[in-house]
Amino acid sequence: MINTTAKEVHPENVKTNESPAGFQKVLKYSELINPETNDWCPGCGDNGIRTSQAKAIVDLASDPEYKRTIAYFKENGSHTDLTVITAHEEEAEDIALKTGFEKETVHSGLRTQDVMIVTGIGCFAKVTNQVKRLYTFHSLHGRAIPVAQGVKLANWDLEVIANVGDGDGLGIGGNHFFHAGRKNIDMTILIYDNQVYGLTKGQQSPTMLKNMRTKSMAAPAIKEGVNPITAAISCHYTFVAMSYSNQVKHLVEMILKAINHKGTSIINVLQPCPTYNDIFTDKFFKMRLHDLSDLKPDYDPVVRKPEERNKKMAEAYALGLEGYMRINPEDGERECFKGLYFQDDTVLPLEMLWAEKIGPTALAKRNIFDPKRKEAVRDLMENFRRI
Ligand SMILES: Cc1ncc(C[n+]2csc(CCOP(=O)(O)OP(=O)(O)O)c2C)c(N)n1
Ligand code: SF4
Ligand SMILES: [Mg+2]
Repeated sequence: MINTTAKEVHPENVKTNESPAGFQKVLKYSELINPETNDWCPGCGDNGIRTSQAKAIVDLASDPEYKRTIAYFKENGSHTDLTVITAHEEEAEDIALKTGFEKETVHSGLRTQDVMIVTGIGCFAKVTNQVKRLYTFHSLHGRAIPVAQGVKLANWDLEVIANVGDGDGLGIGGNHFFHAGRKNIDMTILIYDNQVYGLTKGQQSPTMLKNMRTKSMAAPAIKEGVNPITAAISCHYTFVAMSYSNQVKHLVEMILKAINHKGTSIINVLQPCPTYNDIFTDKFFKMRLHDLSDLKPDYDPVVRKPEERNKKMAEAYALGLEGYMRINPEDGERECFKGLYFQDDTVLPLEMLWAEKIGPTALAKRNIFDPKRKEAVRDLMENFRRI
């Protein structure tokens, strides 16, 4: 771990395994995937969600526009072997000030060691066995979101992607889903929405619609289903999108947007479970999943000024009601609309608000004896205890 106080930034403490240009060698998709550990059923949508995450990471690894900032410290006009990597300009500024070294900022791609995938429990969570070279944390049922939040608060440089099931994230983990939007920590949440509890043999999940009965259910659902899009908008998520597991191009595009968004991004990813859900199948989605622009041409989901927020939230909410499994007024059949429903660019992520109090250095990079570290933890506990 690289420490960032003047005393601790010393060439001997810093690993320099990167070229001065900052790029690791071109990353291949096959380097991230472990096909031999795949035990999902044939045709399971989990495959597409895993593939799309890996492809998005590959794209970001060679994206010169990726926001990661690398600060090089120069002495007497040439690079020293002291290279401090940070995702935060302010942090680099701070280090440069303290050390007296010159700072130069370049943009480089995402590195595999800067990604953390966190899951709860369910079929989907086996994604942790199927990726390699990335950090993964297979946590408890419903607890991916708080674990991911903890990871991000400790180390702001990581790109954290929480993978949750529709049962895992909206059932047992519903409380965390609810408050994660308000906290708005910079991370991405992917919901694997197959309308069933796949791992425990096909019981209805919170997104199963009222009166629906799959082949695995003893009786039709008597409760209303949760609409993840309108729920996320109500909970103040600053990025809300929907995609489909088997349309990898679209899903990669949404994941890239979500990762680049500063704040908590959520993507509800519709997926078939061919083993237990014989209603919302790949065939259904091929015929009944459309683009959001078909529902509302020229829709602009982005909030650019705070005063636009309420109007845009209301608009996105109305679209979310229609876009998630509405009954088409003409043929009486269900349908869905994929795309970006809402994006608010006017709210700072929680860790940046916190940084205003504790300074621009995340906890994992602070010296254990730094008095500000203790203060920061106390402040965090205070804020989180009150939720
Ligand atoms: C505390 C706890 N309660 C219940 C379970 C049993 N359980 C394991 S996975 C699961 C549901 C998973 O459904 P979902 O989140 O939709 O994921 P999927 O299997 O469909 O991918 C349940 C209830 C558990 N592992 N831990
Ligand atoms: S039970 Fe369903 S969700 Fe689980 S692996 Fe099989 S197809 Fe996928
Ligand atoms: Mg499920």
